[in-house]
Amino acid sequence: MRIDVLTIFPDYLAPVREALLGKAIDRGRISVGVHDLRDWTHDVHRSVDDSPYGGGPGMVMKPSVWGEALDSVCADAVEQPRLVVPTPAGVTFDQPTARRWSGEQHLVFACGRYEGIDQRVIDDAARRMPVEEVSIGDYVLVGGEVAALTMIEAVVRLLPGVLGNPASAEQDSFSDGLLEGPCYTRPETWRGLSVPEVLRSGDHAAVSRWQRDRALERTVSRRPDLIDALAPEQLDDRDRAL
Ligand code: 6GU
Repeated sequence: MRIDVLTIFPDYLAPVREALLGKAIDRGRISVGVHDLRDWTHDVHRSVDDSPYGGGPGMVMKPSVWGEALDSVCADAVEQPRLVVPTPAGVTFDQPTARRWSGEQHLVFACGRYEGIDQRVIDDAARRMPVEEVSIGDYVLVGGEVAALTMIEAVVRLLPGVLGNPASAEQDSFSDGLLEGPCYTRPETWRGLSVPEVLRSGDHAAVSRWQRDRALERTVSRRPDLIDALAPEQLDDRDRAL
C-alpha cells in the first residue's frame, strides 16, 4: 500500500516511522510519502491561507496551492488514489472504514489547518477520484495531522503480515461488536490483587464464557450504544440472561 500525506507540518508525521508503522515501511509492506504543502507555493512568503469569503474568524487554505500539490502527488499514481480529508465536519471514522481502506492500493491524506480547505479543492478532486471527508471523533483538534496518523495506524495494522499475530486483529474490540474485557499476566498476585481464578483453571469453555461475560459487562456500562447496534444473532441465550 502507498500512503501520501500533505501537510504544512511534515514533522508532525514523524511517528509514522516508529514502531509497528516503521516496521511495515522497513519490510516494504507500505511506502509513505510526507510532503510539505509549502513546496507548491510560488510567493516569497510561501503563504497557504487567505481570509474567508462571507467573513468570520480564522483563515481558509487556498485552492491554488492544494490543487497543484494534489495534482503532483496523484500524477505518478498507477491507480487513482482514494483522497482522505481529515476534518471535524466529516463522517466519523470507525473500524469498518479502516477495514475498507485496508483494501486500497493508495491513500492520500490532505491535512488542513486553520478553518479548513477551500471546498473547491475537495469538489475538484472528487471529479477524478473517490474522496472522503472524515472526523476521528466529536472534539476539535488544531489540524488534521494527528487524525491522519490515527487513521493510518488503524488501517496499516490490518494489512496482512503487519501484525505478528493475525489473531490480534480478529480478537480486537469491535471485531465482535463488543469492547475487549480485562487481561492479566504474571504474577498470580500483585499488590494483594489476584488474577481471576477461572483464567488459571485450564477450563477453556469456562475461560471463554468468563471473557465473554466481562466483555458484555464492560460494553453495557461504557458503550451502551454498541449493545443497541448488535444484530440479534450476535447474542446467544446466555448473553441475554446477563
Ligand atoms: Cl479529522 N480534524 C480536526 N482538525 N479535528 C478533529 C478531527 C479531524 N476529528 C476530530 N476532531
